[in-house]
Amino acid sequence: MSKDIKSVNYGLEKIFEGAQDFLPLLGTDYVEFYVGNAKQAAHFYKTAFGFQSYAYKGLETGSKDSVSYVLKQDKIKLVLTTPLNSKSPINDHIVKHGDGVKVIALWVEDARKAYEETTSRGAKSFMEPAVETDGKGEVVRSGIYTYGETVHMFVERKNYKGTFLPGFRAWKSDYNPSPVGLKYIDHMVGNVGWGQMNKWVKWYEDVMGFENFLSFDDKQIHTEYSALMSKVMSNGNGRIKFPINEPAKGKKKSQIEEYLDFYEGSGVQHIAVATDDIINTVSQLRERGVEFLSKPPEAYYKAVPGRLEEHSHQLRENIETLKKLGIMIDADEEGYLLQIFTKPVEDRPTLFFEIIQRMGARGFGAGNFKALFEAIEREQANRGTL
Ligand code: TYF
Ligand code: FE
Repeated sequence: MSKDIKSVNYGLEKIFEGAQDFLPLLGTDYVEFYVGNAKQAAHFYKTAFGFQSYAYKGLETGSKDSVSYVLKQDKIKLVLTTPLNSKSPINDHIVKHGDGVKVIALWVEDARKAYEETTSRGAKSFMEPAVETDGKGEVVRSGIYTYGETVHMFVERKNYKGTFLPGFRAWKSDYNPSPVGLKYIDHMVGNVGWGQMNKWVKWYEDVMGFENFLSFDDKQIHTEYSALMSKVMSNGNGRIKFPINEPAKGKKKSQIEEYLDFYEGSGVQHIAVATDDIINTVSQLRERGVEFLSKPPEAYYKAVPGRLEEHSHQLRENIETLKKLGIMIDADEEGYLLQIFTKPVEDRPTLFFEIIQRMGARGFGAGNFKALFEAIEREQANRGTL
């Protein structure tokens, strides 16, 4: 399977050759979840995933309609937001989708320009540029809709010295479980409806100036039972990567279809977070009760040395340790990567997390797709949704 990958030309070097990037992105700023009970969700992300208390807004800070907890681990900021009454439009999102990602916020130099460049190319507005201030400097934010009801906010925080955003106060807690080594968001994947992948690929190209840097069709991504297609979109500097999945016809129900049924539409399927010590990170996550997909079978680990070919001797980690933890391994021409996937983190089979350690590889683990999708199908079979 690494053979498929060897023929891939990532082509990132060619991106914007000579051309101006009309939407320069500095990185992911934050990810906001709309949830039914932010207080309990915050406890979960601290206890289980090692996030640290960072910022808060709610009744005590004059926020009358919603509460938000902001959690941090290295560069990653998660915002957990819940409505305080039935009038808040956040309720409609939760009723329809369950807990899930509402906002993927992108850090920019100029939020007004980002809004103008994208809306003039056809993006639907979510929020016009607005200056927010609280005496500790200014933040400018604007926002556009992407797939489903998901939003990209543009965040410009030139001189802001406060904690997180105006309206928030620092959140000091007496309960501070240690971090588990999660560093930054590597990629965030969207699931879109039947036949919509190419529409959203074109949207990221036209509206955001992204490039399609890797593609997997249903001939590459399938098991005996189900199939999907995936195209990875990347911005010019490669810091932001958004794969887009759509279901494909198979003998049984694709995991993407299951997601779309339960999320009741397009939305964020998984958030991949990077670590530089996946063995330590996953050991801690398992001890703290994070549930991962079932481990690949013995035959998967037996096949690893042959599958990795010349990358096999680069592998610094002990295969037995990886096997014990259920971590998967793949390689491409530039190196290898280690990855593992959690079960969905809500009762609906929707959003899940990926933990990834890149050792040079820039791919997405295509050599693991079969083992991964078979593990997902075992879960689907348990749920009666395959
Ligand atoms: O982001 C990726 O492409 C990999 C693999 O439904 C993947 O993490 C692809 C599709 C999917 C689950 C994982
Ligand atoms: Fe992924």
